[in-house]
Amino acid sequence: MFDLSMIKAVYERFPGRVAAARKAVGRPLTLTEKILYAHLTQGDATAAFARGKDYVDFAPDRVAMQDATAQMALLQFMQAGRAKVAVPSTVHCDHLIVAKDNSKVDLERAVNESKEVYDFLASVSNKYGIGFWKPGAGIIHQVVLENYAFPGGMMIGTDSHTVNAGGLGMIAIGVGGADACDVMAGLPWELKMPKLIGVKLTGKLNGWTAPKDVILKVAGILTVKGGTGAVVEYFGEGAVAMSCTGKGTICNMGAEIGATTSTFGYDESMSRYLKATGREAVAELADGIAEHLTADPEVYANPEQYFDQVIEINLSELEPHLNGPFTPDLATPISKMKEVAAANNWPTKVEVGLIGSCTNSSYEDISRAVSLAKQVAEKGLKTKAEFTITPGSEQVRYTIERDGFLDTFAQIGATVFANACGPCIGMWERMGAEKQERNTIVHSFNRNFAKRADGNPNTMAFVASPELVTALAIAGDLTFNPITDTLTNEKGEQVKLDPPSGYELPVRGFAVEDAGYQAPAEDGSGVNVIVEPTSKRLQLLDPFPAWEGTDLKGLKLLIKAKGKCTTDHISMAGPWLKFRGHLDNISNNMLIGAVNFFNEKTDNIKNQLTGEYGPVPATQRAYKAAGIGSIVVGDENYGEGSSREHAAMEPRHLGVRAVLVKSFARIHETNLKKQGMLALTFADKADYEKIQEDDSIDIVGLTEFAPGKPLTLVLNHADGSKDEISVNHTYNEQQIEWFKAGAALNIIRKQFGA
Ligand code: MIC
Ligand code: SF4
Repeated sequence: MFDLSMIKAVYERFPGRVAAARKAVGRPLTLTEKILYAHLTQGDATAAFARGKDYVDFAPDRVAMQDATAQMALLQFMQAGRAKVAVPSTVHCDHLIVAKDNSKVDLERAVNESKEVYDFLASVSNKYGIGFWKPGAGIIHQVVLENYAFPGGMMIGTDSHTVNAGGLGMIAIGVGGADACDVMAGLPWELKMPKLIGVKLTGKLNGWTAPKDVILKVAGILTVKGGTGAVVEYFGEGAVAMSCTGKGTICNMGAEIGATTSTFGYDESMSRYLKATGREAVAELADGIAEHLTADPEVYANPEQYFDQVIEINLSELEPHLNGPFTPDLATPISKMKEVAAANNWPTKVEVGLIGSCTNSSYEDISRAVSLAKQVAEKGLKTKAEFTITPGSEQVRYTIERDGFLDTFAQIGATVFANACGPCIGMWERMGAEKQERNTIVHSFNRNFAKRADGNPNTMAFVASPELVTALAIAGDLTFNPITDTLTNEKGEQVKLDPPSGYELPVRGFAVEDAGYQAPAEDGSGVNVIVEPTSKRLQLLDPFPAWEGTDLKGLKLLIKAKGKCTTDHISMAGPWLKFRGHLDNISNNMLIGAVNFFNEKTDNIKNQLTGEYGPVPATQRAYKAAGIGSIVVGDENYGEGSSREHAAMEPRHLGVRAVLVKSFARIHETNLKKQGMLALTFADKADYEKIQEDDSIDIVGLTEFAPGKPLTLVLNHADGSKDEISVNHTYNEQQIEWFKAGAALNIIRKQFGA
């Protein structure tokens, strides 16, 4: 499955490219810089790029897509006029499976319900030379780690947690589908040269502390936007001592701090993992250039000189953490939870513990969780909360079943869901969720935005390691500290849980019967891709119209969003996932989760044409019907979270012209640019206050739209007064062309004569 000849080619040029980069930059290099400079489209570096400033063209080695985003990525690719993808690419069917009964029933239901979409993805993959992973094969990031990731490689993926592959020493970056489309079409991929954050891990993990706690701690330090525009590079004795999959967990949640990606230098743990997953040949190749697959020695000896920011964490002292609710950066060490929960009046009864997901379903994770589940019977306990497992891949599921782990979990009443995203992305038909009761769940996933898991705004989700989730599910209590506290068993005795223990890799090796992979046809030219015009789930794309060549006058304020506005608020997942291949239908969820600044309600805004209040999508459709453009205003880190470009395409499709915010999350900002939208930021954040509910807004300066040159916004208030404010943007020459053409794809289409 993995492409050894591609990896060989990357490694053959790696040392030469690193040497050229070292010369161009004029100093020792971090690992991040080595990988980035080794993947320049231009070949050898001739000059250094300024971090946080220069846009750089890269040539990634691979593309990975998951089903919920692949539909839009491939609908765009179909317009690009190419016969085959230019780099190895894969599609993974993982997001559309509802977790309800158990893996078998749930998978069968999904395969029926989403047949049209799966058939579409399978046939497009077959036609264009893309590897296809069937529903049930596993979650994209776990499957990529097991099969495709390789030290020193560069990959992009249409999912923000693509960064998971940093655990195997890659630079792997989450992007929107339009970016994937470019790379599959053989075009360069552009990224602003990232800044560098170094995290030095000293000491050693022990007892109840897991790799997850490292990133939970880092999230607490850096917050959800602290990593924006930066790559996080982990190093130190604590990093080397950790398993490869543990490193994957840490990199995975780098998405939650907004980091471009995270990575670790090549070491023994990676070599062991490659060998255990059938890639001895890759390990051997990597061993051959090992010195290039980590930073130059000077860097880790003196990190302050080479990184923009350095954080040090002593793993020997690190405590298990619980992050949440509602945001992944609200970090509470377990020893403080009693106080903090009481102070915040969080419900302390744990209703459900959920382990697994792309973040935490390695063999090691599951074996450590199982060591706790075993103690339930041994110590005469009873598990107080519901408990569920979503394995990350069929290979992991098959192996943990063979090794008896699933039996042990069954004894504590666990439900095993399909190898898919399930509850993590709101594909969870949780009984009673519609009652919207205040309640607490703990999970080993990565995100915990409001409504994310079960659609209930009053569910408080706390993120933790699988070990801690298991312990808290057994105790049924959020404030239970397994390090110090005892539990009362069925006989009324006080018992303590022993710390978790497990295996980094299966002693008897991994096994699987059908991993779920379908290779594409050698020659796909005869393959037919069918999209029914009457389909509710798939819709061929019409090109977006080009810019009219003038300033934009009289735009209505659609919504001034207050506070957190993630991609889940802009284009909700859960039940809406089924429309990910149908732009018009999914547009009916546009911004329905965003809070209207003026009345603090969601999905309730003023229609300036009628003066009446109504849902956001309907109001925007009314403006569109009247031929009036609009503008969306937002707060900090707007578009945080997912890579879903629907969050940019929906407003574009419905006629929103600009999004003006205090700050953007990286992927979302790029997605907006790609789709021909104006992504603007307040030059003075205080101007956010000047935006009024009845404003008509003019965007001035577009005829001289140029890199680094602010634009002017005229706010025409209802009382006849005006405010003029300056707004910034980060468009470069190329991106301005995208805006003018109406979308980046309109340019590619011309290039390939489609
Ligand atoms: C997520 O974790 O939010 C998702 C669902 O995997 C998204 C992708 C999507 O919206 O399809 C992501 O993280 O990019
Ligand atoms: Fe799936 Fe959740 Fe991972 Fe996203 S974060 S890929 S939804 S398991």
